[in-house]
Amino acid sequence: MTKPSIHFERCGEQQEIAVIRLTRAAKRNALNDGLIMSLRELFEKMPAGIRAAVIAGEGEHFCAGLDLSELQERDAGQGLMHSRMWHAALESLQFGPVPVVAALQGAVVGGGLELASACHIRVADETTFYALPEGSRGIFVGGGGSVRIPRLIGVARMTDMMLTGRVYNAQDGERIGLAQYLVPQGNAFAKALELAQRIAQNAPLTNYALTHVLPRIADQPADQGFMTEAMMAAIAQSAPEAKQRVRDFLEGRAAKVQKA
Ligand code: 1HE
Repeated sequence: MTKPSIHFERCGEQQEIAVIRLTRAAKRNALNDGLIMSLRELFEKMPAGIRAAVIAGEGEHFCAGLDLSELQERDAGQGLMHSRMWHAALESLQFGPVPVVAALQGAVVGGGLELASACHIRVADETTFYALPEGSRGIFVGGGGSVRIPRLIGVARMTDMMLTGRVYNAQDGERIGLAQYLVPQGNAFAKALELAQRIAQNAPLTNYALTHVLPRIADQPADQGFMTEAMMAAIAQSAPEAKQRVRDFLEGRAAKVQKA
């Protein structure tokens, strides 16, 4: 399935992995309104049977952020609505049907970093660099970056990126928590796919708990977080699939945890 500037295909033995590619390489995968709306629609109407997704950019760059050519004169109300449109799209990804792994290379900047930070796992290759040029363009983040990026790297580092235009390279990006994995040049997609296939083997309810419940617990006061955790734990362990998986381990049919 191809929508303007976005390509969707299924892969994996049971076609259980969704591969989503931004296909505006000539514009460094800059995100225009059509692309943002297509992303939202895709996550809201994810076909049945998909258990994990990979999102990647075509060409040398993951994403150059907001398509600046669309940044027309908007009044305050229109600007608010535009930002809310991004929020709805990236929420449909973050709190969508399946875990999403981002395969990063080259520029991950502005709205591109906002998109990446809405994904659950980020795999970067050695060419990756991260920046928030909004500061120097006279604007502010509007795609949820002020909420999600400090949760990855802290308010101080995000403030520095925006005040000074600081660019993080791939190594430093992984060190500070912008990506969980760093791989050699050209290997981000393969690693992201490998991780998605591993994620797809989990019980769907566990994946749901990790993508929908864990981030909400992190935002709750500890007392409420403990209660939410207890309720999620009770629901998860009562599922027939959980009981079967535990039995498989106890009866020697499931893999042990291997030393790293
Ligand atoms: C674009 C965009 C874009 C490239 N909007 N057209 N984002 C930025 O401020 C980043 C702006 N882009 C860049 O700094 C660079 O393009 C890159 C570092 C990403 C890549 O550099 P390079 O040398 O590989 O490509 P290029 O020659 O700069 O760009 C190739 C073409 O893509 C060129 O168009 P052409 O018609 O002259 O070929 C560029 O104009 C075009 N292009 N990036 C529109 N972003 C929800 S709020 C989010 C707020 C933000 O994201 S603000 C940050 C925006």
